[in-house]
Amino acid sequence: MKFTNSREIFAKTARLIPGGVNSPARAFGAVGGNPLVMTRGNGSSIYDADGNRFIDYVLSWGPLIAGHAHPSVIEAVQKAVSDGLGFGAPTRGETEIAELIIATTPSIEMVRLVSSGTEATSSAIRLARGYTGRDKIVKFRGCYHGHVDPLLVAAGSAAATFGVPNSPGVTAGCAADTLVLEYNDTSGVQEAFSAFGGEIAGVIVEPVAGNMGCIPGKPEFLQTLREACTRAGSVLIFDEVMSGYRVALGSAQSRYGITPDLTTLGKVIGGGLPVAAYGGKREIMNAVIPVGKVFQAGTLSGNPVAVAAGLATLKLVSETENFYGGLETKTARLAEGLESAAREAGLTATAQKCGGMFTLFFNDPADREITDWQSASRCSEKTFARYFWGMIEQGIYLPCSQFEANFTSLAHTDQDIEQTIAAAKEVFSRF
Ligand code: KE4
Repeated sequence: MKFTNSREIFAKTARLIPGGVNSPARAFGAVGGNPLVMTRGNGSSIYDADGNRFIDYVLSWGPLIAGHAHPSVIEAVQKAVSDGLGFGAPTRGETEIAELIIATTPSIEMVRLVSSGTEATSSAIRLARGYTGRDKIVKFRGCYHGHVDPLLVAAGSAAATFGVPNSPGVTAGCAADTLVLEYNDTSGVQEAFSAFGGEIAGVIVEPVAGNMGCIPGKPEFLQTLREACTRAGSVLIFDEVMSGYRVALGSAQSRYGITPDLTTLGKVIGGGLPVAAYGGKREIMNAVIPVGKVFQAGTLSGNPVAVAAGLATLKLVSETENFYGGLETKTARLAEGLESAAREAGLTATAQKCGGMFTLFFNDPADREITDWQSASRCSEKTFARYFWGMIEQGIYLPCSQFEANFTSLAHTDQDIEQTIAAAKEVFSRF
């Protein structure tokens, strides 16, 4: 495969935009080389500037659950665009998408639209603090919730200590109120709440983690969070920006049967355009301005063109017969096929999946499963990089990091799945 055009375009971009990317996840830092410049997508395919076609498992980092340029999404956007690009006023589409989100998400009685997952989580954190009058927030190492200052925090030196900034520009003061615990560590949660319970405004967690690679939360871990927050009067926030409408129509909370107090959403609810949301109990959401006093605002929140894409996508996932059953089966076949291909080639590999997301981990043989950041970080990034570039050469486009989730869509066919597994067999045979 040649990447001449991508290389030329990227060389120029790298002088104009930091790292040549508008989001670091795209930067190929973990796999080496330069990102491919993409020009168009159609169904399960994406095409680069040199005309190379790939089966795409990035799907714009999750939003494109209907595949690229689904006709009904494009039609909805074209109709919306023809009426104008935005009004800064309420529109019917916002009412309709709010109704659909509320009808399908167990925890959400009221919802506020924003334009990114980061806006959703930062608003939810502020709301938890404003509603409870408390300062402390709990997050989990390896979970990512967007570039929110209080959440750009690394674990302190010892367990159950308050955080230290893990980005320049985040102040010690900002990090000081964030307690970083280990994912899936039920006893760590119990210790933290017995030490700080009454001071904890909220807990934010990815119920199915995607930002360490795909690590489903253990039911007892999430249940412990739910019980501890209820006892302490803390707000339990499920960050479902990635898992929302990705693992079930009712998102991860419906799979686990655990209802948080607030939920953040993004990605799929925008269908590829900038729509995200936070929502939850009416009593808590009524604390949000202009009804309450917790401030939050946004020029493009609920933009009618973006909402049109999101609404068309949510209608597809909620009205297509057996949408999630089909997606889960497809994803499981692929994940298991990739894991078998790696193991048959003598590699240590474990595939973990949930609904329409999965990760093939090249794990340390001592780790039978990947349950937290410690076990995820012991995976071989070197092996992953060889796999990534080998799959590129085979026409398969994967997320460029071991610590990301891969995504499937309505558009991925059985043939795509089998071709991807065959490609992996070929790649691993050359290891
Ligand atoms: P955005 O601000 O990027 O829309 O959403 C932030 C966010 C919040 N919560 C969760 C669980 C998320 O996964 C994300 C964003 N996910 C990354 C992928 N790991 C988006 C890709 C990127 O940052 O470019």
